[in-house]
Amino acid sequence: RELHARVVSNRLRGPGALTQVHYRACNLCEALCGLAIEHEHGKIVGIRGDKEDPFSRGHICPKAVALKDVYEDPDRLRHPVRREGDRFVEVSWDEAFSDIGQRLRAIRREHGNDAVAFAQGNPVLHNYGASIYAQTLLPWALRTRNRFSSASVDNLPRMLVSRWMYGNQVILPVPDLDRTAHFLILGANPMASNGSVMTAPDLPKRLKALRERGGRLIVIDPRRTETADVADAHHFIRPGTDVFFLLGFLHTLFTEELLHLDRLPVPVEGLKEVRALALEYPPARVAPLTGIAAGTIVKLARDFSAAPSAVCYGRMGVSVQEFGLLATWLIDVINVVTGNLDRVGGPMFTSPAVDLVAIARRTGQPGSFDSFRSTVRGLPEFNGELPIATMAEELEANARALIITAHNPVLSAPNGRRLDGVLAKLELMVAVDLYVNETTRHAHYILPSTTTLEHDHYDLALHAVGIRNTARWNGALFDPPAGLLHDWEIFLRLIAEVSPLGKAALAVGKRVTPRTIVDLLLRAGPTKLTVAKLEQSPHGVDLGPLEPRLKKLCRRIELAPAQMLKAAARVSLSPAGERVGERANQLLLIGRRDLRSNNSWMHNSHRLVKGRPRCTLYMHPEDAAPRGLESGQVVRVTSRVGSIEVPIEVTDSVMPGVVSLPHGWGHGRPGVRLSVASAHAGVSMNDLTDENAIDLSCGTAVLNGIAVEVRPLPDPLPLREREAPASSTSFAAPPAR
Ligand SMILES: Nc1nc2c(c(=O)[nH]1)N[C@H]1C(S)=C(S)[C@@H](COP(=O)(O)OP(=O)(O)OC[C@H]3O[C@@H](n4cnc5c(=O)[nH]c(N)nc54)[C@H](O)[C@@H]3O)O[C@H]1N2
Ligand SMILES: Nc1nc2c(c(=O)[nH]1)N[C@H]1C(S)=C(S)[C@@H](COP(=O)(O)OP(=O)(O)OC[C@H]3O[C@@H](n4cnc5c(=O)[nH]c(N)nc54)[C@H](O)[C@@H]3O)O[C@H]1N2
Ligand code: SF4
Ligand SMILES: [Mo]
Repeated sequence: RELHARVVSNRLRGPGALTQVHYRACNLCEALCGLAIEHEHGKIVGIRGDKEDPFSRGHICPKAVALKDVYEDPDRLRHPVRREGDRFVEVSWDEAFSDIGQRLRAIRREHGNDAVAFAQGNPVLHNYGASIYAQTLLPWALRTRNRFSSASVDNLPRMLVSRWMYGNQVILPVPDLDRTAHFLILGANPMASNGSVMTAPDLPKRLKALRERGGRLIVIDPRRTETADVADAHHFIRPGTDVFFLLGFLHTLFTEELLHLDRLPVPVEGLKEVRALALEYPPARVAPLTGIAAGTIVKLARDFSAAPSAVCYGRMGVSVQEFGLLATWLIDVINVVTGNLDRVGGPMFTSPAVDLVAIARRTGQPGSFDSFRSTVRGLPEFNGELPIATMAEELEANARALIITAHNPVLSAPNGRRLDGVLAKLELMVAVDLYVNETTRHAHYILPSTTTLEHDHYDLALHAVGIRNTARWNGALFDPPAGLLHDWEIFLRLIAEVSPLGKAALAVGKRVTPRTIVDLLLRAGPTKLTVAKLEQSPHGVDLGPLEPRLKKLCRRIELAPAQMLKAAARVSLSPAGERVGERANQLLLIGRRDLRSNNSWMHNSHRLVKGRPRCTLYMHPEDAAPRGLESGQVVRVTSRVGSIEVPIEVTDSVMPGVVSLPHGWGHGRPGVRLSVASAHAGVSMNDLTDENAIDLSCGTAVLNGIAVEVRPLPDPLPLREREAPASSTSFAAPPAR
């Protein structure tokens, strides 16, 4: 309302104050909402949903408005800085690149390429210029085995399952949300996250429409989430046991002959093996493990199979757990054997204007896995990257320098405190980032890039997982402030410093911009669109609903990849009833996303953090009572790796035995330059998650179902003392600008 009033008052200011509107897609989460950004004389005066965007139809969430706060943020770095002792001082780009280049070359000469590590985080995915460089060209130039990213705390299992079942890691099934009759969600909370590997702006309205047309929405989650609140049914599941639930579900499908294989467009291999596996897990056997009654599992399977169309969908809740790869696989198995895959109303496949599958094929890149292993724990590589759970020890063992971009692993990786300590000891750390935060405070150089409103945007990744086929190009709203570089320009300069082709790379890169590259990719794609054509449609173009096309993508479905059967053998060995966290007094910690948070980096926007504190521990009354705990009380939460202090909220929205804490908080550390976020610091969930807890079959970190103890806090220490990490450097003076 506040915003609306301001927009109206601007209009009333009359023709002198000319309000212009710029249309573009929001790139903060995966929903791709269209924004109408009103601006006057270089100032943003309002951000609304773009009603003419055929995909998002005017929907936005509170984070979109905070794009203005990021753009204007006085804490945002606008010049390269170098750390000198405890301070950051401004340096010129030339000085920065030349010193960084010299030091990188010396380290590589003396200690080999692997001594320079590279890590990239979530926002790279949302910035096409950055991703072209950070995901392909820079790794090619660095030729290091010490690469890391957020994939191994995120969607790695999803991509691996696609690789093994359909032959390519970017053949990703997407729920046909607008047409399905039955939507079964495990471990995802789209009402807060706005969807993941399912680009669907305006999820609240779409889920409502699903139920209004008689469809059913069912949620399986250890917390009664915002999505569970709008569902037909919600069932609590004990964290980390989805694999058992899904096997029990499949058992019913097989024994009651509820399969519809005749509907599938391509042949299926491995049905016999999957059947044999499922038959070992009758619902009665898995029920006590999962906390879901056998009768409920049977009924859920029958209803799913009987529905005219159905999608089983799982995200973070199933991805980052001990058997996350298996659970992700079994979800697809259920969609396949019930004949829903690639069918209207089932999980379908996009035909995006930039055809990632074709590109992956042409470049011979269906994905890689286990082509080498980490040196300390022998964990498998994925896509040329090692699991982030092994980053601290691998850096310690093998790296002298780290280039890190759009990544805040001190808050987002398991046992972030350990990483915090390791980063402080690097010989050279170069961060390409907007802020001095928990991670970048350790950098020797921070090279700041433009924010999203200062560069053009095409979403290479997210159109490829849309619930409709769409395409959208938007130019920059503002010119970058003098001297600020785009992410890709920074990477280009870094490549020029480390590559023997150096100057030549720079010359080519300056002419072949990301825009040129996307234009070529669009022209090569199925729609033959061009950037110029898309510029004519600033609200984006709708290319229609998804259509069955699996036949064009793969010749057969590998239902029982050997790697999965091997991983499944490990499950049967884990004894019933003796699972993690079952010991007395322990609770199982799970995560939580809030509509007003965006992982770790948007808490410096006052409008997103004001109001009631969001970094709280949810606990069920049955667990709070015996511990003598009440809402608002500060408690100490302890895991194998660390402990934090946080206020609790007693609520029956979490399952008994389970506690929930959001991630991405913990900004009250010395040297962090986020004035608003530090005043609403919270604590980091990843001070509790355990880098030794991984899904052994693929290296993904376990972030849900962490065994913790919760105790009342006898006499709280002052905040500063509690949060100062013993192992990291401190920054006495704030860095200079
Ligand atoms: N507002 C907001 N939106 C975001 C983000 C954000 O930080 N804030 N982040 C973006 C990113 S990077 C991503 S990857 C997506 C993630 O998108 P989602 O996966 O939809 O988001 P989460 O809220 O993590 O949902 C995970 C759910 O799994 C449940 N869960 C935990 N453990 C288990 C378990 O063992 N079994 C089952 N069945 N459920 C479990 C949790 O209670 C939670 O409801 O969201 C994106 N959108
Ligand atoms: N316990 C727990 N941990 C989790 C999760 C969870 O559910 N539970 N979720 C995991 C998931 S799904 C993800 S994706 C990760 C996310 O974790 P990360 O990959 O670490 O990403 P962010 O926390 O979003 O940090 C983003 C960084 O990028 C910077 N940045 C923002 N925009 C730009 C830009 O345009 N260019 C550049 N160069 N920098 C930019 C920000 O300042 C910040 O430093 O967290 C993971 N960690
Ligand atoms: S839902 Fe996501 S894409 Fe839409 S406005 Fe919010 S942050 Fe942006
Ligand atoms: Mo993510």
